Amino acid sequence: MIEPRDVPRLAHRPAAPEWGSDVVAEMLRRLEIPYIALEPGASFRGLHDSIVNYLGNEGPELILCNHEEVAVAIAHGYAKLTGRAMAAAVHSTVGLMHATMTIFCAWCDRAPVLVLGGTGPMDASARRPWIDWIHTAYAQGELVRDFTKWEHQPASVAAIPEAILRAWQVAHLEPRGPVYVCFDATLQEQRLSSPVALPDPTKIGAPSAPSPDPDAVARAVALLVAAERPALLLGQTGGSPRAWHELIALAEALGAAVVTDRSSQAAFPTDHPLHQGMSRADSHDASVDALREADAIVALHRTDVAGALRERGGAPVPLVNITLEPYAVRSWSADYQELPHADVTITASAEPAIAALLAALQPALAESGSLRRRCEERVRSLTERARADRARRLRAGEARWSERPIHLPRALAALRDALGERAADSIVAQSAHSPWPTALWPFSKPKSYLGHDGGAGVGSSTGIAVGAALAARGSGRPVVAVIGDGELLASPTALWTAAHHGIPVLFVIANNQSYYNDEEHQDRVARTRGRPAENRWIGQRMDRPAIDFASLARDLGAEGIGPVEDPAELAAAFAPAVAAIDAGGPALVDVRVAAR
Ligand SMILES: Cc1ncc(C[n+]2csc(CCOP(=O)(O)OP(=O)(O)O)c2C)c(N)n1
Ligand SMILES: [Mg+2]
Repeated sequence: MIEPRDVPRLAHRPAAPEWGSDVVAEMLRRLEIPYIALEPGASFRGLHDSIVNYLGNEGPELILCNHEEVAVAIAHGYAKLTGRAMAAAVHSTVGLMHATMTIFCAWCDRAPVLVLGGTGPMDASARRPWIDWIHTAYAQGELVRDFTKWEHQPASVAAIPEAILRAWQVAHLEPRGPVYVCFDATLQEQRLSSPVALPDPTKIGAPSAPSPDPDAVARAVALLVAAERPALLLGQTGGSPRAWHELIALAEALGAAVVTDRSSQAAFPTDHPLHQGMSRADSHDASVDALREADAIVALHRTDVAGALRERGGAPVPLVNITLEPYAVRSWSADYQELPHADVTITASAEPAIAALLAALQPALAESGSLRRRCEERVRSLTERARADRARRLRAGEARWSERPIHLPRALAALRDALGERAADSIVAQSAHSPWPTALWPFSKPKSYLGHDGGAGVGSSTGIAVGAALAARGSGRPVVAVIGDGELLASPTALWTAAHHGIPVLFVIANNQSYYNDEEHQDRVARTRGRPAENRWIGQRMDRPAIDFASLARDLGAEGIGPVEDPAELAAAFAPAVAAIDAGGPALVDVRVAAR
């Protein structure tokens, strides 16, 4: 682990902002933003000085990144764990362009991120030749307007506090999302001639969560009470301990089958007897059957409900859709997904909706003995099916236990053993193409799984994992990230940021030496066209030369181990990786895995 360099204490800290950018820094502190991830740039040199020499580089502290895509992804990962925005600063036109993909991912994931930028000077007579001209844009935020909740450039120092507060408020208002605030270099570097009024942020918090319409809740409960086989289709429920426990109570009271979603955060314990599987995780788990059999479904903040029902097939099923997605509809990208047809649509936050459903269900259960018996019977049969399904999946995994290249679940079992009891507390981040064997490593606590990046953009997941680990640092919860080889290569420098700032995070590289997802596409296209599918590797595979991920990790200051090709070597590979995160830094274990 690298010893951090001491930041010299400020000899004297100004009592109040003296420069325009001090006002920005002061507002970030008042909003209790702990970190600001950035790749440096002259367009916010004023802000940089204010963070370092006005605030003393704490509250917020600078987190140095080597790519803006990583800076924003770190803020995204931080938001996934905490529900709160941290800041990312991206330099002028160019840094914003670098950041666009991960801003888009945070947008699709409905994650709050405060992106700050610089531009200008807007006054052309104040510009340095050449560089200030190419790094000035008119309405710079237009670049990300279609996938931020708000973008703005205040036109005076006095207007800065309100711009930051509004951005903060909008980012945290559900459906949440990234915001972009851009500061003219001239404003940042303006010496203040009189004090600037600094509002009290506690007076401008996020408005209260949207509550469900009681009438709609009553109709939903009527539908559930009448059903023979109700199911809960869970998505981004927020993962607060309260939502977690009330969802368990709701499912148990109803005797409902529960299906979670691999792209969303942990919403329900995967080892609960009513949990039937994670959709999109493993098409062979019991989730498919549970949805097919259901005669009433409650979708709760599920991304792409219509798509899930389309995959289910069969006759249309009565649907209660609890969602805030209609409020997130924008025109540029179709991330709003297919419009679901629902019998009852409830536009409400997850937590109050769960509480309202539970409360409205109690009287119906208290009144009807036959309903209670039906629910208990369902609990019994679902429990039995989940148990059998888990046993089957464990057996299927064990059949591949000694395979070379390694079966990924085999590697994860070895990691679980290396973590010991702490595996149950771990936080798992993942890029999209590696399945997770919940049968042998369940997600049994809130935030035990962080879901995907939202936008399915290769290059986001490494930074997201580092951001989650930054948020989890000191909590005792280990952060584990399972990342594709292609994924890691798009943003490896997140490892250096983790090493530099002492952020413990353990990366498992699911190294199939390929952009394998796309090999599968080429395979299908070739077969459809009657052409040679064996050519599918061309322009996809990364084996000649083989990439040395352990060496790459070491070069970036992380512990690097591997390649591990023999399952018998996994235990010896993970032991030093766990020791490295325990010592407070990042580690990477390169595991040569079977393509799928
Ligand atoms: C920015 C971006 N470029 C390209 C893609 C297309 N794409 C989707 S998955 C994938 C392969 C990723 O490779 P890897 O992380 O190694 O996962 P694997 O499929 O091999 O398990 C690619 C290239 C994408 N989603 N995003
Ligand atoms: Mg790969």
